[in-house]
Amino acid sequence: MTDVRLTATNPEDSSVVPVACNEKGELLLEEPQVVEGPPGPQGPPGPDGPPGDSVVPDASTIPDGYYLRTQNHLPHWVASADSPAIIWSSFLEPTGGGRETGDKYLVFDGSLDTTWQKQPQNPSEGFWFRMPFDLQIGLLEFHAGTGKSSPHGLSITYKGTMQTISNAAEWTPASRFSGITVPEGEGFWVSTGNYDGNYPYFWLAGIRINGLHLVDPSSTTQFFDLQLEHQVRTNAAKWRQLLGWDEKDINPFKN
Ligand SMILES: [Ca+2]
Repeated sequence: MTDVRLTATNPEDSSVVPVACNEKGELLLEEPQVVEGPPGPQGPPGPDGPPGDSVVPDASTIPDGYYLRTQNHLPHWVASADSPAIIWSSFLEPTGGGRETGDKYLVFDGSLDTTWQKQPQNPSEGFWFRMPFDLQIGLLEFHAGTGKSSPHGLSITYKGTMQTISNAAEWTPASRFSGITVPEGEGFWVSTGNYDGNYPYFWLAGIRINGLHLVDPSSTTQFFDLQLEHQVRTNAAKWRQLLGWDEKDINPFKN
């Protein structure tokens, strides 16, 4: 066996040092050892990404003064920050398909200049308007909005009784329902009155019950007033006795 040796010169002190080699004089190389050190310091933050989608619902059709709160785990506009989301709008429930222009909140914003339009495609589309509590209806009225009217009219149904009224820019009574008591949670089915196949639609700018223009920012007070009125009407004898009034003074709907 040939004795092969390799040497190298140490540049620091010019001493001769042996270098590992094989019998052919080739350098013996070891795989470099990789030792992982500790992690370095965190780098600077990168540039801001693009803005994400907003989770706040569109406020462009919501009257001023409303608050944003969660309801059924979704953001929702309500009239008051500290009361539950019980407002007139909560009891107007559009159903079925059909096109809508504006928002149902515009029915209860107190203005007859702002209007919600619904365009049902068949008589099964329209909206429910339910009562938040037992309520004796003295007079139920609808208003299409300033300068608005529809040739199709409104069809209003309660428990098999239907009345079609004009959909006009004036308070229009659905007088067939005067005197009925609607229990809490029940209500009126409203749709387009005349399905002549000519894209029937209706406008709604406001609703009145017993002469009271229903307004969401005032719903708490209006609920109280209507409930008190209902109590007086349906317990006339008790109130007459309490206040010493004649019955006709406190229940004009009683003959
Ligand atoms: Ca309105």
